[in-house]
Amino acid sequence: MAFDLYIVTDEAVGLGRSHIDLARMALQGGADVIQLRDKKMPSRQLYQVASGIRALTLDAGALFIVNDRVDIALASMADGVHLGQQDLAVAEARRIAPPGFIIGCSVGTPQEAVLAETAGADYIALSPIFPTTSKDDAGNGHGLATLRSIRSVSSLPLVAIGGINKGNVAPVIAAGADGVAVISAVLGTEDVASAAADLREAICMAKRDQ
Ligand code: TZP
Ligand code: MG
Repeated sequence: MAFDLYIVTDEAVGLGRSHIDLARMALQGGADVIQLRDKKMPSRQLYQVASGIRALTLDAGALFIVNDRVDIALASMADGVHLGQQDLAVAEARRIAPPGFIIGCSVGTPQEAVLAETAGADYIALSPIFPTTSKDDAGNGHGLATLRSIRSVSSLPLVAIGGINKGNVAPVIAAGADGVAVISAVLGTEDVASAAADLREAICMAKRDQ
């Protein structure tokens, strides 16, 4: 499972483009993971969008994760679901998930990281690492020190999200992230594929320097 460049779709940030178009362009730029995130779209429409992104990610050999919605993830044959601290608990999702289904969990502290791992999460995401305008209730960034302390208590794949771009990604990787999840640094640009490729290159360079 490669989580290096993890793109979270957001039509509010995507300069008028749809989830499917954003995902297609991000995959052209080398995204390893696409997460479909839409908290307002009716379920029936969300399922259609999920099915479209499922097909694109299969063609590209990338992972497909659905935010919040275990039902939509299962129905669209996604690779997995991403759950926050207020969503269905990891242990309950694991109980209804088929073998191999990926469950990711947002954490903000080492304690939450340990709990997520014990409950059966496959990866964890420190959310948010830096301040962000893409999530209303994100709060302040937890920072690199928190990332290091989570790294020290968990060996799960660790993704950092929130305010990351190609200019600040190197210290995030150096602090122990296996990958970075972004919205605006890639989807908020005219040329999504180039922005994705540039960020992926910055991640690869930071990993080579380790
Ligand atoms: N969860 C934590 S921060 C965030 C989400 C969905 C938004 C990240 O967006 P950006 O634009 O990459 O800061
Ligand atoms: Mg959630």
